[in-house]
Amino acid sequence: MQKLLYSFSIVAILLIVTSCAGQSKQTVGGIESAANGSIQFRVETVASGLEVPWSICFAPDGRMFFAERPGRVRVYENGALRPQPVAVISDVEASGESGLMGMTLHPRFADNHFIYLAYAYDGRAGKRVRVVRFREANNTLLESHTIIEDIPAARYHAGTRVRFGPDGKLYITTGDATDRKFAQKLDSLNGKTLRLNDDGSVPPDNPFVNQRDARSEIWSYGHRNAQGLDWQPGTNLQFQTEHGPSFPLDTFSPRGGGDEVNIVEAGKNYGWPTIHHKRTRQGLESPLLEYTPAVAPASGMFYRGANPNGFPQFRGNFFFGALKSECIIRVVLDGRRVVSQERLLEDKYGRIREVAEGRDGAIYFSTSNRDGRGTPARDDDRIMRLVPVRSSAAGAAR
Ligand SMILES: [Ca+2]
Repeated sequence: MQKLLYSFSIVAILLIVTSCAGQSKQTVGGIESAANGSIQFRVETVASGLEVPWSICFAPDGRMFFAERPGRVRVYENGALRPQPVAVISDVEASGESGLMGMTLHPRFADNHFIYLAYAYDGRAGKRVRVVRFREANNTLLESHTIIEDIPAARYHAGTRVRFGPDGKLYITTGDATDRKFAQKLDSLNGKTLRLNDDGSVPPDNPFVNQRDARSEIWSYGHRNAQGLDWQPGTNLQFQTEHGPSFPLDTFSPRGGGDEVNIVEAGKNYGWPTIHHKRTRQGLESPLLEYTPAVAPASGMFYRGANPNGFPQFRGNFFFGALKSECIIRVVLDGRRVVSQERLLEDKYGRIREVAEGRDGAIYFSTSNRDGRGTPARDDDRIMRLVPVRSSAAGAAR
């Protein structure tokens, strides 16, 4: 079987090499592949001319919502981008790495139409982050309700990914706001994962609710700047991606990097800034995966594969967009064990931020070439998708 797979892989690779010949860096529509050519897909542009699409969410009714960092919530429905935004959040303060960042839909969105946004704003004492819940009606946002606010932020390391867990609670990743000592302080909301009820109240079973001088919202701490968050199907383990220090800190990390994938559990300390890279210390958690040099992980999702027209071979794999290494990283897991990983679309579309699974089974992703650190193509930023290609070679290999 291994031999058979191998020979089909060779055929597939030859097909890909032939089909990719002469393509420019930004060409769309060529056949790409994963798993040594055995999984083939086409890259399609869904929407273009965007500005740093940070979060993508799919509603049960088929609409795709996405958030652009300057403060716009947009919707794509019936195969077209609505020209008018669903909302323009007027108090978004977009500078440096922050702005309108995380967005998620309530698990019962079909009934309540609740949508949650996390964004930076100008607070009295400087830049802050808040999470606000809105009710969506006919592609507009109504009835804002503050879930949490006054989270200190900065131009850099401002988080913030928001997502509901399998327990129905809202999880929020916060950055250290470039003051690394905050990450270890339990009286600070920075450098943490927070866990809240859907109305913003604190669940009584949070790990630090009974600890004096600790913020009751905290779920985990010792994070630098986590921007990817999802739960592994089957095990319900929480996975996060986190940006490492990126610059050489000492002789232990001469090449910078130190980006992480962590399995995040209640009350645990993920080390920053006491440990980083592959260091270990009693009582602190070291990452499951560590990347040096930096890849800059900006998102994270498990591919669930509910749609049979998608990629059954990717079911249970963890994907995240990488800004600096300009690719999507695919991690094959067996529970907590990393089986293998590979890079998709490397150096093809520039900086990649969000990844999300569409209801059609396609893998959607966004570019982030207009974030001040990229080299935008004329039609950037874009939301694109990987659509399976059923070639005879790929089909036989399966
Ligand atoms: Ca860490």
